[in-house]
Amino acid sequence: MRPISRLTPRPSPSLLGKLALLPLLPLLSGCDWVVMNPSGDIAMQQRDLIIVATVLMLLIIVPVIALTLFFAWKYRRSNEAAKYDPDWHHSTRLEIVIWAAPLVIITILGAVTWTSTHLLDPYRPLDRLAPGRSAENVKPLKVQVVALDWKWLFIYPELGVATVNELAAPVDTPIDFQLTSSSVMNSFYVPALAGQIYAMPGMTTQLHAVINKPGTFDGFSANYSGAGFSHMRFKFHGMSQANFDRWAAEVRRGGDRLDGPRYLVLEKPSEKAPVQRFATVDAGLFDKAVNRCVEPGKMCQHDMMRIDAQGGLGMAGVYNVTTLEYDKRVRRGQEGGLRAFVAALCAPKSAQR
Ligand SMILES: [Cu+2]
Repeated sequence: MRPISRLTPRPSPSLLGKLALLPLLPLLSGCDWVVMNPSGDIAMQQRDLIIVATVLMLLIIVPVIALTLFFAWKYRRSNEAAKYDPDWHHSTRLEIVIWAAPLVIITILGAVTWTSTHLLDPYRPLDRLAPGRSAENVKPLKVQVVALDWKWLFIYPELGVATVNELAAPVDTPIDFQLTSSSVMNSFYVPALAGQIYAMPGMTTQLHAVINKPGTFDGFSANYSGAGFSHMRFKFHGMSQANFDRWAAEVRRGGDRLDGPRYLVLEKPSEKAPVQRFATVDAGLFDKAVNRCVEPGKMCQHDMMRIDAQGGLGMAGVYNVTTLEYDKRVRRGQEGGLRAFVAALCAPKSAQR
């Protein structure tokens, strides 16, 4: 029998050398790995977690791969000097290494993951702006985010302004995001700032983060949401407090007003939406967007829930639920089809509590 190696062509050493260099190729592209080089404290801590977890796992992976190659080479057929021991069956020393090393690593990895899962919980208000800098006496900036088809609406409830596809925040100020969506699920992601967080219709999610360096950063949806998804991008501007105040004043000087009817136009599907600024916003618009009742006369979700909690409206209530479905324009009679049965309901003050 001929040895198998003679039958298969052996790759030349120069080709092997080139293949070994392949993993280094991304480094040559000069691309900025924003996740590994973020500008916000939360994203920085998440980066550190990626590094710690990867290094801990490499502590096992590298020796295992190296030893596999070493054993294959040492006990190769042609090496007559290697010890041949077919009856070998136990080594206490080896058992200790095999069990203890992963146990130690998994314990450390578990502790690190458990603590950072809680410390980096997006719903948890920040307790620091940067290492060694407390967030205790810094008032957070509230931003309400609505993922529309296919653009991002940002409402600043304290400033009374809103923007589309443009987000700004002062550096070293905690940002308190509240997020929802108008139709399908999206994921709000500014890699330089923090990890992604889902935006879902009919409910809110939260994200607390801080930007530490001034600059312009990319933001986008990280969850496929339909035809215009690829262009659901925006710029996030980290600014000094003075520049942010100037930016807010500039937005306020514009004439546009974001009220219910304007929102209903805005939420209609459109692609590659340009930046838009609104000098005033109706208070409570975000709440209505969450409760899916921006249309006048449409029952809000929380009212419907309250009615259901008190026994419901029987068969009549079924028609209200149909207006919440995704093909809502048809269901609401805007494009033919069903009309709501109970459009609004008066409730005594006591029931509203
Ligand atoms: Cu899932």
